[in-house]
Amino acid sequence: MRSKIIGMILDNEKDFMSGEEISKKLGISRSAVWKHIKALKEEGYDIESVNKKGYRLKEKPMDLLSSQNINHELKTKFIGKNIIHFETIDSTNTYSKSIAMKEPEGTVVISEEQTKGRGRLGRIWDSKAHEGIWMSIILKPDILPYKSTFLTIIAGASIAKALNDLGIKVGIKWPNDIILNGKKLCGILTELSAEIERINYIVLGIGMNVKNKDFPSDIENIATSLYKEGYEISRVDIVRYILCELEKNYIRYIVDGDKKSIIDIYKKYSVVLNKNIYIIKNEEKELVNCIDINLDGNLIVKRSDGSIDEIISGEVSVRGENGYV
Ligand code: BT5
Repeated sequence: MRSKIIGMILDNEKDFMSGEEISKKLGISRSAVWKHIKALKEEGYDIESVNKKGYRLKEKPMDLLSSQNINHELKTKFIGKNIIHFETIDSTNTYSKSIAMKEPEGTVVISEEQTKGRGRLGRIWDSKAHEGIWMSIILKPDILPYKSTFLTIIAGASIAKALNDLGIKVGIKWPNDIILNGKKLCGILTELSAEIERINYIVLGIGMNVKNKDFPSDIENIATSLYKEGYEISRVDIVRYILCELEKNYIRYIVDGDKKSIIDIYKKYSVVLNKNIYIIKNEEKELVNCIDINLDGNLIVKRSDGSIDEIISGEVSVRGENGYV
């Protein structure tokens, strides 16, 4: 009911909508409308109430990552239909894992702040309040567990496509970093719960820096935010675009078995393809040329002795010839 009310107010843009109009359209009492409006205000919506005129949003819709804001005009079939929004939580991935078995596929958990945001291999992910998009998506694909690694490729391609469609010129640093102007804007953490032949669930965690003005000293040289690079784009729009692209590519893979069109998108935005890069394994650094990314999402590299090799994600990390990318 609350999302319907906020939807009506959002649709009405700057005009007032009377309590009577809302109550008639929704078939609820005026006092019920008033109670919902009060709760929405407490959630952070800047709703103005004026006697005899009704309600309207004072400023442009708040950039709060609430279920109502994201769901309004979200054109997906199942991803993001169920959104759980927190003001603060330890980690959206950790929470998603605790509820994944009982929540429907496509559930999105999103928080304004994470107190224990995680990267891969137990690394820390800096996730300050209201500065970024810290979200996890619960997926339950009917595929063999080993095929789930492709989900990270799907996420990377979808995020890069969504941001480029919004005019943000990001690239993908294999396997899972989204890069803007040579620095890390966004990271992806894919976690899996499976039996030998069956996936219970996958939690796809996405962390994106949006409004951060500065970063902790240990990452200030490698991290950036949309704000720092001169972009002012609503977090709600970014989330909607990402969820749409993600669903499109997820269906392509799971239903149609089509990896090629996803890899084509991934390659289009890759910042390592056709470049000299360092592959780093156990402190050892080797300069190679990246000649392709194959249908499994693995790197095909040419070594200095001319030999060709396939590099699987998780085995190595990658750096550019002259810096982070
Ligand atoms: C990642 O790990 O890049 C995956 C990050 C996933 C975060 C999301 S937020 C929502 C969901 N809930 C979670 O708890 N996690 C997911 P990795 O490739 O291991 O990179 C981690 C490294 O990135 C750290 O060791 C730092 O060097 C750097 N880093 C930490 N915070 C950063 C930030 N905010 N922006 C850019 N780089 C950061």
